[in-house]
Order: sequence, then C-alpha cells, then structure tokens
Amino acid sequence: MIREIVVYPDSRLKQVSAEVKEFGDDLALLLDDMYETMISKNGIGLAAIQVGVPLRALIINLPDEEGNQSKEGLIEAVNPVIVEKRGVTVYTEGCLSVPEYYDEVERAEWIKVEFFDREGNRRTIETDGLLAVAFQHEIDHLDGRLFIEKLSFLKRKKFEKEWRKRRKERLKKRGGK
Ligand code: QAP
Ligand code: CO
Repeated sequence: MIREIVVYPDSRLKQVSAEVKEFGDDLALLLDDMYETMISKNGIGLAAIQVGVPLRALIINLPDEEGNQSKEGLIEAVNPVIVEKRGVTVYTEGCLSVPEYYDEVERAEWIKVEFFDREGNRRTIETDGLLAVAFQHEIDHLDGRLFIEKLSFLKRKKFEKEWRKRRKERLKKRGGK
C-alpha cells in the first residue's frame, strides 16, 4: 500500500526514531509499503519516519550503471549504525520530504555501516560514492535531521526564501485569483 509522505516543516520529521525490537510481519509490511511509496514518488531512499512511522528502518534503491532501478538492488536497513567514516565529499541532495529542492551537502566519503535485515540477520556494508551519501542522508532522518539543516548559512537562507515564496504561491492559488 502506498502511504502518505510526511513533508517539511511537519514536526514529525524532527523526531528521533526508536529502535526496532520485533522482526516480524509488521516490520515486513512497513518495509514493503515504504518500497511501494518510494517507487511511486521516484525516490531512491526513504526512512520510516517519512511515512510517519518513528522506527529505525530505512530503504535505499539506487539505479544501476544503465540507470535502471530494480528491486534486486534494494537495501533494507534496520537499526543501522555508522561505525566508521572517512573523508569528505559533496553531493547535490534532494529528499521526498523536501520536494523540488536540491542543494549541495557535505558528507563523509566512505563509511562502514552495521544494521539488520528484515529477518533480523546482521549485515555490514563498507561503501563510498552515492550509496554512502544515501546511507548518511537516511540515517540522519532516524535522528530527526534533514539535509537542509546541513547546508551552509547562505544556502539555508536561499532555501528559506524559496520555501516562503512557494508557500505564498500555494496560498494565492487556493484563495482563488
Ligand atoms: C535521499 O532522496 C538521497 O525533490 C533520497 O521532487 C539524496 O529519493 C540519497 C525526490 C541524495 C542519495 C543522494 C526528491 C523525488 C527523491 C524530489 C530521494 C522530488 C522527487 C529524493
Ligand atoms: Co530524505
């Protein structure tokens, strides 16, 4: 089932999500719904809080070399922890909870992440590039942080200005002429 995406500035996005304690049907349903929801919105990553569920679960599904996004490449990470990180990289990020805004964010270049899969099996991934960026972006959601909070001061100002302008335009449209 496709669920509704929680959009900035909804306060739920600031919540620190709780650890998953039970690996069962409820978790499986949540992860399935998150996948369906993410794909329907053309996303490549999603955290549970983005569908309003404050649990430490995230999914990432990057396109392959040919640009195809297939479910084979899906990563489901429950209770993920970054245990090592190195270097600095800059990537232009977006977020389904901050629609139609993209800007450059600094992250670690390489990370080692430990997590559990949906069955409760332990997993470890060492990665760099887009996957490392995606993990850091999604794990930030679990701690109530959005990528716009990591922007430089000037870029944050630019974001606030654009968001205010958009809000005004939405109100104008709804008010009727
Ligand atoms: C997080 O982001 C991420 O504004 C996932 O109109 C960000 O899936 C991973 C999206 C950067 C790696 C690098 C955003 C779709 C999707 C939008 C997303 C939009 C439609 C964002
Ligand atoms: Co996001």
